[in-house]
Amino acid sequence: MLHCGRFRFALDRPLLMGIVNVTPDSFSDGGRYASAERAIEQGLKLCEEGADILDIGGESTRPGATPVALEAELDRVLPVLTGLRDSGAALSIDTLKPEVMRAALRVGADLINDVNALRAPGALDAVAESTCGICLMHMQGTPQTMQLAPAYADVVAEVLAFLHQRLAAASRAGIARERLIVDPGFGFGKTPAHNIALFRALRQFSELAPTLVGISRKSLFGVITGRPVRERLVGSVTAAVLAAAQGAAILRVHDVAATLDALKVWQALSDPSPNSSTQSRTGNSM
Ligand code: 8Y7
Repeated sequence: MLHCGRFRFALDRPLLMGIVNVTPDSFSDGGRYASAERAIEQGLKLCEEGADILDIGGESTRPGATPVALEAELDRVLPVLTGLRDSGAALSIDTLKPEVMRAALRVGADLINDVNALRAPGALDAVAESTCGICLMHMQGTPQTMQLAPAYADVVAEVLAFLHQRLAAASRAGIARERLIVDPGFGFGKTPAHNIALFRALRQFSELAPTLVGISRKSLFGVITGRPVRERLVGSVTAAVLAAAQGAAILRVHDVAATLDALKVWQALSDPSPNSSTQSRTGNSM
């Protein structure tokens, strides 16, 4: 069971988290209002496609992205949270700033998605007294520097140990285990080899806590398929199914409809029973 603000998720199937980026449009003079409207429309579309959670972000955490000032981030995300409050999906706020966490919780955010795993001073306190879900993600370095020279002796062991420590820190701050999600942080201070090793170890993460996998359209698919970001749908959806098959609890995706179709096919066609060989012996032969 996962507790996320207004929502309780049984985790008996993978949840879909649709990505809603609130980015200012420098080519339009519609300004802030236009970018909020666009993000709300995108959120409603992803809901119709079947998103369980909408992840709303006003600061890009892509490699090399520049940080956004507090006021600008609040101006971007608060109207979108308010506009999507009754969408039917749980609302996640993608931020690493404690002030944004507090403001988002005041307008009804259900989940805090922190790529910094609540390491900022005041971040644990900002969320402790609410009932929101929390995603603790691993990142080596900062978004500005993380892809320059990622290095690990044993990437799986180190990322597991980090998340274990952050779960313990959250527990010490009084946060119930039912509110906590972990995430190996694909692409956040990782080479393609690191990402692949972590992906293959997803079961170990799921043993720690419900695991979120955010891999949609990421550069790993560029490396594997040679395709630019606009052509990574098939790679991303394939990986989403493989992550679900390894027990991932939440899939953070741009393409909700396509991912949901793939999950439906996987669920319908995969063998539901771990001991199917005994079953098939008693069944009709073909
Ligand atoms: C992730 C994420 C991004 C991820 C979690 C992108 C905000 C980069 N990636 N949050 N955020 N996990 N929890 O390409 O993998 O979407 S931003």
